[in-house]
Amino acid sequence: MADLVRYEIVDRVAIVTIDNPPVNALSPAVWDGIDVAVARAAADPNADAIVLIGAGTTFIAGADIKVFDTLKTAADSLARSANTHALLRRMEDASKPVVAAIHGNALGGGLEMAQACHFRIATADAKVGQPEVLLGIIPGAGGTQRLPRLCGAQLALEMCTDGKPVPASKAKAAGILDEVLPGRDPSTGSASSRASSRDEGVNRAELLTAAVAFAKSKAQARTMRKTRDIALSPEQIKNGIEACRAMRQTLAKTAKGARAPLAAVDAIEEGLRLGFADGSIREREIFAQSVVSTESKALRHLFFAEREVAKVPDIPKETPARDIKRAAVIGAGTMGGGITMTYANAGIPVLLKDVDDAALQRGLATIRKNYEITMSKGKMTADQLEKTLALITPTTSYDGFDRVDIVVEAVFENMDLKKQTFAELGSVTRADCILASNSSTLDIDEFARASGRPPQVLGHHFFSPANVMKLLEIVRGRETSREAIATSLKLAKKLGKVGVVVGNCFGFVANRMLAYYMREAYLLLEEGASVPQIDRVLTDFGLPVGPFGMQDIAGIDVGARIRQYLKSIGKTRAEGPQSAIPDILFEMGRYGQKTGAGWYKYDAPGGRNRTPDPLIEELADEVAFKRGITRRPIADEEIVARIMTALANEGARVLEDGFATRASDIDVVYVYGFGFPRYRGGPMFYAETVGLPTVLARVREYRARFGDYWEPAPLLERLIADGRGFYSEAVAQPLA
Ligand code: 3H9
Repeated sequence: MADLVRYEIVDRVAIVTIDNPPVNALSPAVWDGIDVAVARAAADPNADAIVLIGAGTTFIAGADIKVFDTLKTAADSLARSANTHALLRRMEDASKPVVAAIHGNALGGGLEMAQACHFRIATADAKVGQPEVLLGIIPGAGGTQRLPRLCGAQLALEMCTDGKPVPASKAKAAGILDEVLPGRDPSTGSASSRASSRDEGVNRAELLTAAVAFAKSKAQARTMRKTRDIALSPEQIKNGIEACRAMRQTLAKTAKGARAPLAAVDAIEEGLRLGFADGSIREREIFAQSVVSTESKALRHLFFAEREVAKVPDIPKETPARDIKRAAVIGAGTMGGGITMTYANAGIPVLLKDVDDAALQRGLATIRKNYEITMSKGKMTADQLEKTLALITPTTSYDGFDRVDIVVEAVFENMDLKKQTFAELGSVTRADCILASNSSTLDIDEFARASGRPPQVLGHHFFSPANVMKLLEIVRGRETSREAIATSLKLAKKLGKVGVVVGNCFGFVANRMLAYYMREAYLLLEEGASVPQIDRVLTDFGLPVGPFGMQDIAGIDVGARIRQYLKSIGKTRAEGPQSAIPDILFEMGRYGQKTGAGWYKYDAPGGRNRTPDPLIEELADEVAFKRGITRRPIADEEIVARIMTALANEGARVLEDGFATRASDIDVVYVYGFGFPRYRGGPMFYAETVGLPTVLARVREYRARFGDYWEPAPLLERLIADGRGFYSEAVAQPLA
């Protein structure tokens, strides 16, 4: 047995310690090690019982996700699942009581292993869950069969379909755990008399002592309970099947195209109908199909992409990252208000500055209203609301700016105004204060020069609504210090955001690519597709909102003003033809939802109920006529293909120009910035699933049909020629 699984005897109890840092993932060697250790303990005359415990800070976070990449066919996956089923059955059949001692997390295969133990004991702050669905698979080691027997079908359905872990207290009440040690329960904040904020080492040591005593008592009483033998009454089965039906109905509305949650319901229902043995066979088959699905590959890709994104090649882990204790935001408009809320939500006191009291009061009223909506949904108490608001100090002056660690500038998207703001900030803040701009497009280096402190200046580009959307583009200027980047990455975590370091090009990564996405949508409209059709096709694809609906929310004026600025400096956002329609709408004062009309008509200014507007079709006819285009019916497939090809082709340029470190960073940007469907893995991953040669063939076809503005990204051509893909190692690079 390798060191991954250790065996020792303590007080006539065999302690099997899983030691596979950092999260004790179940690699094949760990599964085997546990199997061997349990068999050894069963035969060991010095052991009366067996305790399974994790080394370090956790029990077991599940199967080793990387191993799934080696399962190339459903048959491979079936064999893997069958092995684990057999192994857990052997453990359940052990002649001595087996106790799972859980601290940290028991997730996925970790919880399934615990379910196959005879008893489960946990620390108060432990969590248990079946998050497989978030990886596009279902529990494949008996979880869909044993969990309903422990806690009933309803909770099992919830856990296997939403993937959220449940706290130890809830798991105990539901029957998943047999005993929970006294201590602080982070889910409720409540603590028992023995509770204290103990470090994990002490916590684990206490758990081990308690587990040994518990195991001995079970050995003495000769009690062992096999989960698979827990009988379900006809009533429980009937209610369980009804719960499956109800869950399918819910998922029809919430799953948004993901198939794994429904597959998990199927496996649970099969177990209820067929019993444990045949239900287990069905679980294995469904697991095997899910693990080789594109959905699962995409979600596994994102799992690692989200963790990779924090690793910036030339910023080692040891780079000092400061703790941000006080912040200031300039501009109490929509973005500034959302950013202020983000800081307050993280418990960081924040100064909110605007030019006059009226602007401040408007901003504060919106912030309060947003919190009141949160409170009305039961997600915040009145006390929490007041405490959070008390962290926000409105001001019209720079008083107190010498005490803050960071300032986020969120004034209008105007170069002169922003430069003036940075010049002022350079003199009113401490020399080590980070100066961040929320600009969505403009050149960070110009702000840096204006501030007189370039190493401290960078972009913090939040996405609207800033207090909700999880993406933070951290824009690296020419002279931004490594410390400022490391601090921003650490801060992003504290703010509950996913920080992605991007280069300083026009629009950075998200909006630079978006310009190509939008241009294709406009051109499709001119060629004959309608606004509602294009929006519907993209929401069917899995996006939360189509391009036109999104622009009506963001404001048509925002893009128009950017185009005006670019024109003033002799540039355009995307090369090639630009549709005239967005500027016509801007000149008509149709800015979108806020003015009651944009690409759609709304019930009122600020209203959300929209109807298609025949005026848009008239404009499209006119503009198409002027460009000599005969409008034609356009198939849904062409809309998806053209818009996604535009995104991937520009993504390849972003990568090649060195403005994103890796293709997977671009995927993370699109998933968290625009709600790109997770189960498609992001725009670059999606292109890989279509096939890069197909993507290139499309670019060439569109070039022949629509003009030279379609130009293959050189990187795309090179990768195909070399037989490589976006995720080949050498494609990752330091930012330009
Ligand atoms: C399963 O169990 C299937 C079974 O039903 C059936 C089998 C037949 N595997 O997230 P962190 C790595 S499916 C491999 O930053 P945290 C992670 O990549 C599995 N690697 O830490 C990272 O690596 P690096 C079901 C894993 O403290 C490092 O560990 N289980 C795995 O913020 C630290 O991770 C899950 O879906 C893994 N299972 O969060 C749970 N887990 O340092 C997945 C982590 O190189 N894991 N890594 O970047 C998690 O949710 C979080 O990692 C956890 C810790 C909450 C545990």
